[in-house]
Amino acid sequence: MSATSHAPPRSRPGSACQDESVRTDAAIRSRSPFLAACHGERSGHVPVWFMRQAGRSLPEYREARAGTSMLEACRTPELVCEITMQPVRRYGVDAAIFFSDIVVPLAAIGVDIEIVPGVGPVVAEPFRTEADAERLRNLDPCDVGYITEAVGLLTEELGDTPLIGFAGAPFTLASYLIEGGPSRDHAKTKALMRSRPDLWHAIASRLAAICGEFLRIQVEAGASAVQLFDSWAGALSEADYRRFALPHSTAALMGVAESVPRIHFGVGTAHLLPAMAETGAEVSGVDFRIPLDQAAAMLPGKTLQGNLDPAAVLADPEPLLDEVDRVIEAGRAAPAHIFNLGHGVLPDSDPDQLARIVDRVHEVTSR
Ligand code: 1CP
Repeated sequence: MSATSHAPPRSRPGSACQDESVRTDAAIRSRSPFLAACHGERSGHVPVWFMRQAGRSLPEYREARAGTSMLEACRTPELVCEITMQPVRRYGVDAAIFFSDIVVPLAAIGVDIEIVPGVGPVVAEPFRTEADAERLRNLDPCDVGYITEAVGLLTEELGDTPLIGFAGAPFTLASYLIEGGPSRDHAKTKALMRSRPDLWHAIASRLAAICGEFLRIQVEAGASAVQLFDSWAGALSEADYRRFALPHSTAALMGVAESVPRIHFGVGTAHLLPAMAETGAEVSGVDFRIPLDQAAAMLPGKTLQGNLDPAAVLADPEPLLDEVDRVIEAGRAAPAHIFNLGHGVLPDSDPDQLARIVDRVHEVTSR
């Protein structure tokens, strides 16, 4: 089987093979409610997957990862394949999210960055100057041969279940590089943007090229959709988002335009949803702070993804399932809906609760 067999073929407008591409595309969509929803269609049940469905909430993940650092795990194709498959096997979700991390391409080009357990990404020498911006050279597919290999293994193993590739958006990545690690207020990043807009745009445009290439590599290897995580964009006002982040996220997503559907997600971004949609992403991810029917009114015609509060998973089954029903109902206001949490699965989540959510979404929306 070719590594690209599950990626919808690129449609080249006006080319001789356009009709064939469209036909094959429709055939793939008919087998995947997730891809149908990405294309704005309701077909079969409402699809469901979870951000951070792989990871610390699963005992089989902790066992597989024992003794291996996060970045080392991301560079080991067989382990990436196993960890990506674990939630697919356990929950029967409608899509797999590639097991990697947003900082993998940065480490691959030589940035000294580690993922510290219990903390997150930590940068040895935080970015401050032009010389730092120049450390961000372009990503070459050879830098991440392990990604191509892992995606190839996965597309074989997944069959008709689509694989979602992903990258971190330039603003979110820049925040780690400039702050030196996780930050609540992103104060150094915002100060640099305002004081040194030239340097900011130099850093962010280099990051956009890296993210765009990282997405392209995953799609070329067989990913059927991508998600751009701009997790911390909600820290920006709309004016700052438009000035400092939007052009770079748009450039990053351009790398895979017209090849696969693109999902765009951030946390606390109710005020940014229309601006974020201007990147051209086909699907808008919505966090749990705004009901999906309100988001749908702001984004006419857009497929929405979300948005159960991750903390609801820790409640008893009955209130949890009430909340799931509410999200499904609100999602009916959008042309198509991909059920997800409003942010990642919390580490203390009981896997049985996630299984209950998948079953409920499938059951209620197949009727
Ligand atoms: O040892 C461990 O288990 C480390 C925990 C962990 C995991 C499982 C980290 C460190 N990253 C990951 C995998 C990961 N990261 C995935 C694939 C798994 C899946 O989704 O099922 C994905 C998509 C990410 C993306 C990611 N990394 C984001 C965007 C999503 C989000 O949660 O907002 C961000 C912001 C990161 C940075 C990061 N990496 C790890 C942590 C703990 C963090 C967040 C740190 C912070 O709060 O700033």
